[in-house]
Amino acid sequence: MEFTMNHFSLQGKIALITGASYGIGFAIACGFAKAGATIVFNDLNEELVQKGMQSYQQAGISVHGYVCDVTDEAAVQALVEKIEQDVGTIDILVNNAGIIRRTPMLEMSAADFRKVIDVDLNAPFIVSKAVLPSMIKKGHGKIINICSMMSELGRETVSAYAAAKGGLKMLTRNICSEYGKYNIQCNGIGPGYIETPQTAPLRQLQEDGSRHPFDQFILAKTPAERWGTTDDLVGPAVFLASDASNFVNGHVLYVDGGILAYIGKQPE
Ligand code: NAP
Ligand code: GCO
Repeated sequence: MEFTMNHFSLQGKIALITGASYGIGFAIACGFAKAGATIVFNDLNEELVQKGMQSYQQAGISVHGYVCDVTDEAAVQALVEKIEQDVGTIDILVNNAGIIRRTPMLEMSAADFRKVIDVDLNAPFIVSKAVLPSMIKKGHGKIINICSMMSELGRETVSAYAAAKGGLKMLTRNICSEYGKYNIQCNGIGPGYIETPQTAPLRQLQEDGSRHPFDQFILAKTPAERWGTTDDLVGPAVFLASDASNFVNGHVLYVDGGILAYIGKQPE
């Protein structure tokens, strides 16, 4: 089919973005809305969903919001059925909901390790499994998994998160492998270090007003010499959600300002 700029449009598509009351999910949802999609999001509790609804309203975006814990398979199945009744079948899924626990492995409980794996890896499996049947019936679908630098790299204190995000990269490749024949594309986005509440502790100013040591470390590791913003992720997400990427499958698109390509700034 001859390329036109309409290939980047999401007009007429229904997109579910998980955990999208704020942060990266919220920004991606707003971008999808600007590209023409109907937006559906969920979050953990009514307070968060209402907070999200207000934020979307302030952004001039009409959305459908639902309470759902993405780790609860029965609740996710019921959510997808409710969305299909209220809005329609889901064309685009962004598995965005996630948590992190920054604890040295020897101090981390197995319960905390399991919790991170449950939200960051088991839940994308659960939600993808719930939306795939309708995508297969319709003969098209897009699944975007929000991976991480930790899909490729380790670092101290994030063993559970890195294990989950590494697994999420391979789940992405497996969904591609199993369902690509139904014209379903499953890709990942690997954000670098992005300014959101999740990374706020890593950017907290020190008592003397100096930048957090980790903040300075990331600036030295990033060719762009800045933290990413949620807006940096929107264009890549729209691309992977659109017909412009129909032959891109099983790929993790790193949006990291060049971190993965760079050994890091040499000390002066
Ligand atoms: P965030 O600010 O912590 O937002 C995550 C959202 O997911 C929150 O609304 C959170 O609700 C929700 N959530 C958590 N557990 C859930 C569950 N069981 N069911 C439903 N919703 C749940 O995170 P973010 O920085 O926007 O990151 C979003 C995604 O990008 C995550 O997968 C994260 O791992 C990934 N990521 C982030 C960065 C970064 O630098 N920020 C970089 C790479 C990848 P609560 O408010 O209750 O926690
Ligand atoms: C951390 C950060 C990172 C980012 C992101 C990087 O503690 O190292 O939270 O994990 O959230 O995943 O891509």
